[in-house]
Amino acid sequence: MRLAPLCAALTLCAAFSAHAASNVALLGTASQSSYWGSENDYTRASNAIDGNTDGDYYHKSIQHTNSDAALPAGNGFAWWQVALDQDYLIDSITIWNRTDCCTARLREFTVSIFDDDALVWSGSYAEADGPLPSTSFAGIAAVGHTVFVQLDRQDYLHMAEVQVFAGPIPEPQTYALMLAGLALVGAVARRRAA
Ligand SMILES: [Ca+2]
Repeated sequence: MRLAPLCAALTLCAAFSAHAASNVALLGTASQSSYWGSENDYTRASNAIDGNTDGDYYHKSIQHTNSDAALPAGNGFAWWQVALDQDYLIDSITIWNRTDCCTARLREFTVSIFDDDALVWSGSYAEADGPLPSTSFAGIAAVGHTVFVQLDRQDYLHMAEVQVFAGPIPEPQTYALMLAGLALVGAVARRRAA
């Protein structure tokens, strides 16, 4: 039977497919405008990229800023961002709200994608109440390095998780490598079949 080579080929395809739309925020570095009280297990920026969408403040998986007004740096209202480990072709972004209280604080906000310092995409959430439990921005198709979330008004910013579904930037070398891998699997399959 040629089951093993077939599985190898399928695994390769599955791995490539998964990589093409995985949550790359998990590999990034998060920061935010301020911390409510102090930077601790209940407030830290990295809680929004810890892989856990649990929105209960007491479960220590949400980030939490102050109710920022006008910061000295001129960035204005409360913000959070993740610097990705490299440039990616970003497909969609899903933002998970805090759920144990105060869901309306996450309303009227803007999500932006930057490549270096250039704004390459932005989307707005303008509902009167916050998403429960999450909201998604789909069909983005922008290449960027930083995902930036900022309230459009003065309030506390707290999110349970920010997921950035993205893949590698398509390059000729990428496809060449994938085709070479498939050719190798094909060669192994042919040898085993012979
Ligand atoms: Ca989390």
